[in-house]
Amino acid sequence: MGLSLFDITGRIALVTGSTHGLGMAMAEGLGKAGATIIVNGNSSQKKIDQAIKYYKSLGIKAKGYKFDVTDEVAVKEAIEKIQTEIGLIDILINNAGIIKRTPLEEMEVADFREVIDVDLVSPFIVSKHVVKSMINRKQGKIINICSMMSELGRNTVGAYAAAKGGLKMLTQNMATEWARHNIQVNGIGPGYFATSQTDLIRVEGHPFNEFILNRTPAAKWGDPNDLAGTAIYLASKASDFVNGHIVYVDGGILATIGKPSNEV
Ligand code: GCO
Repeated sequence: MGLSLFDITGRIALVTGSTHGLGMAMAEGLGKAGATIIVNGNSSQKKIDQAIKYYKSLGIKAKGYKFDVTDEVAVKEAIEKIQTEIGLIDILINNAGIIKRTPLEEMEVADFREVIDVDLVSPFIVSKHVVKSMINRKQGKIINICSMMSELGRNTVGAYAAAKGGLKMLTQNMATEWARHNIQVNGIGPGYFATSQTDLIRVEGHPFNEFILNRTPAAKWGDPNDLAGTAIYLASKASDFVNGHIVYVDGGILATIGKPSNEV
């Protein structure tokens, strides 16, 4: 068996929000492991084209589709187009997400709803339309990108925590309903990573940057490439009997209550 357990050559992987950040890093990992990557974004065709150029520069087979993951009509049309032009989707990574950092008492309801819509409802929408062919084929892999906020709260990210906490339970329920069809649904919970989403709170000397470096046993921000191995594992035969689990790639944050800032 050996490395063939992790071989996903020829598999078709849709990664939502894969024009940058963690989505791109995970898609790159799957692509280097042999999968054909379906790149998704909704901001601009230019960003999708730039991402495709990057993937292809690495020798990865990739094609881009611009659609809004919160719009069920657009998602249904895109999935049908992908299946016609490329083939049936074997691996789905629900990665697209947003965050709004506002104290709950100040947060507009519309902003709260938008975070829930993108981070929680869209994984349901995309999975609902991808899973149909997986059920028919009795095979599939769905990976929902959760968060430390699937387990812990933090000031100003209440909407995001509600969404990511819900996504953890949605992952468990998808696993409950679809495991009988040989579809493995799991999640990845990234700790704190160096991406555009954390640019503002990662500045040297910023209190939050100091907090994370002290709170993380590995004493560093994660590199997006640290997620590729877990993505390949959950997308391959190596995880065929793993269902409903969130694998935290967090440098040890969830393992500890932390230490006083003056302790080495
Ligand atoms: C924040 C961060 C986190 C990380 C990640 C942690 O404001 O606390 O943006 O939400 O992005 O989700 O798992």
